[in-house]
Amino acid sequence: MKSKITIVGAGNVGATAAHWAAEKELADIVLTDVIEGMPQGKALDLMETRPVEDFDTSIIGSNDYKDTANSDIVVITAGLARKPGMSRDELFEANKNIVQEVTTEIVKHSPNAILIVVTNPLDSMCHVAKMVSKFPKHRVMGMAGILDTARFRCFVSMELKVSVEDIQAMVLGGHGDSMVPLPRYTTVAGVPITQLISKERIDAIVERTRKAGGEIVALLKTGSAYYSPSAAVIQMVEAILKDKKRILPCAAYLEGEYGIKDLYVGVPVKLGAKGIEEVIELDITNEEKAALQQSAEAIRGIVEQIKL
Ligand code: TXD
Repeated sequence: MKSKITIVGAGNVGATAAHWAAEKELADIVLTDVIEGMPQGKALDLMETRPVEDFDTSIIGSNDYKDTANSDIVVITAGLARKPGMSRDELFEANKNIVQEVTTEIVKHSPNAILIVVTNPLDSMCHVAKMVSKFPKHRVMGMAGILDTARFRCFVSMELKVSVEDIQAMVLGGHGDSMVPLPRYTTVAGVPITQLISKERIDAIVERTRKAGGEIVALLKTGSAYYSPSAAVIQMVEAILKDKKRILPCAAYLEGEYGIKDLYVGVPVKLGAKGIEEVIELDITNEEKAALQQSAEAIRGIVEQIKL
C-alpha cells in the first residue's frame, strides 16, 4: 500500500514540498490550506504535470481535515512567514494559534502520524505541536538543521569551488541567529574545513549561514525562502518512509542530551520508520557547548511564553 502524507499550508513551502515529494513518488499527497480553492488548484496543477514528468502519485487539495485521515506523516507549514526586518520570533503569537489549531485537527484524523513542523519560530512551534498532540517525542520533530547545514555546505562549496556532493556539515542549536555551525565537523571529502579554509573566512561563512534566511527575505521582500526549506523537509519525509536510518540534524525534544532538558533544539538524530530513533551526542568543545547553551536559552525564553 502506498504511504500517505499531508502537507498543511499550501503556500510557498507547502506547495513546493508537494512538488518534490510527488516527483520522487514518495507517497500520495494531501495538500490543505484555509484558503478555499487554492490547495485544490495547486494540487490539480501538479496532477497535470504527471504526464510530462512521469510520476504516478496522487495529489489532492482540500480545506477539510477529513481528507487527511490516516496520514503516515503530516508536515505543518501553516502560518505567517517573515517580511524584511522581522525576526522569526516575531511570528510567535500568530503562528502559535495556527499550529495549535492545525495540530488539534490533525490528531483527530491521524492519531498515529509522525509530525514534522516547519512553521516558525521553529523550535517553539515544535513544542506547541508536542503539547497539543501529546504524541511521544519520537513522533514530533522540526525541520531546520538540514536547511541550515545545506546553506553552510553551499557556502563552503562556493568558497572552495568544489562540488557540494563532497561536503558534509553539522549545525546545532535553534533555528535562529544563535544557531551553532560546527566547522570541526564540516568536511570536504573527509578533510575538516579547518585544514582548508582560514579562520577569518570560516568565521565569515559561519556568520553568513546564521543570517542566510534573512539574506533571502531581504531579496524576496514579500516572504521567505522556500525551495531549500521544502527540499529539506522532503529529505526527512523520505528518510522516514524508506526507513533509511539517516543521520540528519533535526529539531528534537531533548531530555538531558547535551545537558539540555525539556526543550526542542537542533541536534543530529537517526531518522527511520519510527521517526527520531536516536539522538546522536557529538563530542563538542566547551566553547561549542557554551554556544549551544546560549542558543537553547534563547529558545527557552520563547517556549516559556507558551500558554495553551
Ligand atoms: O527552516 C524552517 N523551518 C523554515 C520555516 C524555512 C522556511 C519557512 N519557514 C516558515 O514556514 C515560515 O516562517 C512560515 O512560518 C512557514 C510557511 O512559510 P511559507 O513561505 O510557505 O509561507 P506562505 O507562503 O505564506 O504559506 C503559509 C500558508 C498560507 O497559504 C496560509 O493560507 C496557510 O499557510 N495557513 C493555514 N493553513 C491551514 N490552516 C491554518 N490555520 C492556516 N493559517 C495559514
